[in-house]
Amino acid sequence: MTTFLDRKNGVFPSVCSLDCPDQCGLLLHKENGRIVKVEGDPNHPVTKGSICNKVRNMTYRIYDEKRLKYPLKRTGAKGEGSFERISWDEAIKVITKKWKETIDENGPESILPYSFYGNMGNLSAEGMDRRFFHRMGASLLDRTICNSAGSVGYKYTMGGSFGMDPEETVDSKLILFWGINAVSTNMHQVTLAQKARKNGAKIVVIDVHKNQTGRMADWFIPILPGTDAALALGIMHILFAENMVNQRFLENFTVGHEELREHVKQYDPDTVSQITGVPVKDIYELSRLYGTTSPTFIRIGNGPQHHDNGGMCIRTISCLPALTGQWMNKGGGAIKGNSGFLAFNSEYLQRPDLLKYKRTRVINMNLLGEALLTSVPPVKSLYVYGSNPVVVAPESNKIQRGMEREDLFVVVHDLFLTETAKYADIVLPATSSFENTDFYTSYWHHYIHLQQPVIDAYGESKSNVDVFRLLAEAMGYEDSVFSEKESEMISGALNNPGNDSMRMIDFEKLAAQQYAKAERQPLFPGELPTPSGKIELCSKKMEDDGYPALPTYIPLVDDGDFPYLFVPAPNHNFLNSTFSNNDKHVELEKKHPKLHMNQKDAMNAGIEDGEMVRIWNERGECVLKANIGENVLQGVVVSQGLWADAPGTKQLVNALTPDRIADMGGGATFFSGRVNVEKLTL
Ligand SMILES: Nc1nc2c(c(=O)[nH]1)N[C@H]1C(S)=C(S)[C@@H](COP(=O)(O)OP(=O)(O)OC[C@H]3O[C@@H](n4cnc5c(=O)[nH]c(N)nc54)[C@H](O)[C@@H]3O)O[C@H]1N2
Ligand SMILES: Nc1nc2c(c(=O)[nH]1)N[C@H]1C(S)=C(S)[C@@H](COP(=O)(O)OP(=O)(O)OC[C@H]3O[C@@H](n4cnc5c(=O)[nH]c(N)nc54)[C@H](O)[C@@H]3O)O[C@H]1N2
Ligand code: SF4
Ligand SMILES: [Mo]
Repeated sequence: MTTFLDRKNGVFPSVCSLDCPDQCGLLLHKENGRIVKVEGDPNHPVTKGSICNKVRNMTYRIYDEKRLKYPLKRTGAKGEGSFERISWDEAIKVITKKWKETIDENGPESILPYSFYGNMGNLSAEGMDRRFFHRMGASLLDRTICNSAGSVGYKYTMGGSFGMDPEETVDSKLILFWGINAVSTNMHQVTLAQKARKNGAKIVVIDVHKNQTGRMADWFIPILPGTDAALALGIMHILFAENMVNQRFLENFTVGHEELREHVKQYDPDTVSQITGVPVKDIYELSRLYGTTSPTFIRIGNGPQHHDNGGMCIRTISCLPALTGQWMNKGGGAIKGNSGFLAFNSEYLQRPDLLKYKRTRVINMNLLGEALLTSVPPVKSLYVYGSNPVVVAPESNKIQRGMEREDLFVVVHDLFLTETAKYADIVLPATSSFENTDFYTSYWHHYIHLQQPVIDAYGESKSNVDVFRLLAEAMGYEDSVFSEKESEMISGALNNPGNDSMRMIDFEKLAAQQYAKAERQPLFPGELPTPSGKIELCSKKMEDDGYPALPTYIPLVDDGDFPYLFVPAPNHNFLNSTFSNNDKHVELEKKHPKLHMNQKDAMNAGIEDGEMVRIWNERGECVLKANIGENVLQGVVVSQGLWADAPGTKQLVNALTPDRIADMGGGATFFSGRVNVEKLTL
């Protein structure tokens, strides 16, 4: 069989591997064996040929001269960044020799894998790696950094990661972007919303920051961080009080609507206004708009759930479409995530049965610093891949202190010498997704994609799958699961008897057509995978799990007396910390990282626009450039971007964020930290 690799020139189908809901279909233009241009695949049914600036400039990243070409061994102090070249043979020998000793002395749980979705390919992110660490009996990592609080919250209401088909949102008449910076983080949903707007739809954005998404809205509603559940309950109060609910839908497809009707009486507009900072008249106007328009669509973002109360907040917002029966209408409902439709056979892929040690401990990735500094028995070795925790995880100063431990053996597998890799004893070079075979499942649209290698591996770099094969061999793991080919792993994963939507999709079909759509039935009329089979407005399960059974506003945890809530969100031209080390993307971002601050706050603090400010709390400090205006409410400061080495900044924004754990799913609380801000005096 010829492969794309055999042809030095041509245009080849591909898919974006980044952790972004859009999962765009791509076309890679190749000349003399090199990719010279990345463009969108115009035939892709959802992304239709348009892609973001980040990926249009992807060649600058994959051929960046800073990209790692061969394995490295540390020669300087941890964190300093001095390394020398070694061979793969030596690297694998050093790692496995150390691991065998560590296992003999401290048991396999003293080894901790740390990874996330730097590459969304399922084989890369949750395939051979899981098999390997399960076989070893290493500590398990709870991968909670992104959306786990909100996912658990949504599941209590809806039973799983199921929402509308985004392709139907062109039919919506009211679109609420709720805590999502969609212009930067879900651009094709914006395209669909703009199409809907041409047909008369209104776009409303509810956010703590009037960023690019707020600026394109018909109506922008600023809200205080962590108070969205109160706003949703206030809307419910008015929907019931003014009889704008769909009684038939409530009776047929929900449980607990009578209890909810009583319960929301306490969330009157005055009370809600005081909590949220949204004026009473706006609460009425929004509720009436929502209650009298059809179909309505809520795109629920990640922002509101990166808080102490994030799970309950998403649980609450996700009740709204049920009140007005929106799920029955084409173009009505909500999307939090849609991965349920593309659920594959993860047991096959990950082989949890290889984990012979029954009570293997689980470490929450949001507590990495804590785990490295205090866990008993101690973590003696850390293996990082597909993630950059020193920059992206909360309480980064704690993480750095942990990484400095002389008795901690660290291996990092990445495309670049990231801030995390600088602490490694051994650094391994990773291939880019364009160099591998893998399959991709979107968590927003309903398509699954195949990636076949288009270019040869860069330098001596290797894929995650290949590295774990080598490690397994050197560890003496002879199980046949480590010799499976990529195509076999994909075939096995696609065979999921538990998911009807994927029944018609197999490897051969993907190889022939690159992508395929999950076949889904409308959610209603139908049965949800909740205990009652209905939308659970009142949830017995929540009560059993120790939460209020009804949606409830729970204030943020007291984070001390500093005057501002700090919301360090992502930016437009990076993808989390990815691209923050590529000059082209730093240049595209143009700006020095900024701190957005309300004019009145700035005046009281004696800070002027464009001045450098110091932001600090008991966890750390950071230096950014003040951007003064009306884009945030008083008492809130916002930054954008997970910069690694931003010019003029002193520390990473995550030096300031708390490693408190959210109310559900072990989630992160990046946006619930308090800080102080003052003019930088040199
Ligand atoms: N360009 C770009 N795209 C990305 C990413 C990126 O870094 N850059 N990251 C990817 C990843 S991993 C994810 S998870 C998604 C995340 O993408 P989104 O779902 O957009 O989530 P965030 O960007 O974290 O936050 C969204 C918005 O929530 C706001 N916000 C914060 N707290 C609150 C609150 O309490 N209430 C309300 N209403 N709003 C609040 C923030 O100001 C921000 O505008 O994007 C993906 N796409
Ligand atoms: N302050 C603040 N912090 C946040 C957030 C926020 O909004 N605010 N967002 C959080 C969220 S939602 C998320 S999802 C996390 C994301 O955090 P991470 O998952 O750490 O994401 P990235 O920063 O993109 O880092 C991914 C790394 O994987 C590497 N990589 C890419 N492909 C491969 C591969 O095939 N193999 C290997 N071995 N490596 C590869 C990349 O080069 C990159 O260094 O950040 C979280 N951190
Ligand atoms: S980052 Fe998102 S918008 Fe950009 S190409 Fe990838 S999937 Fe598409
Ligand atoms: Mo994320």
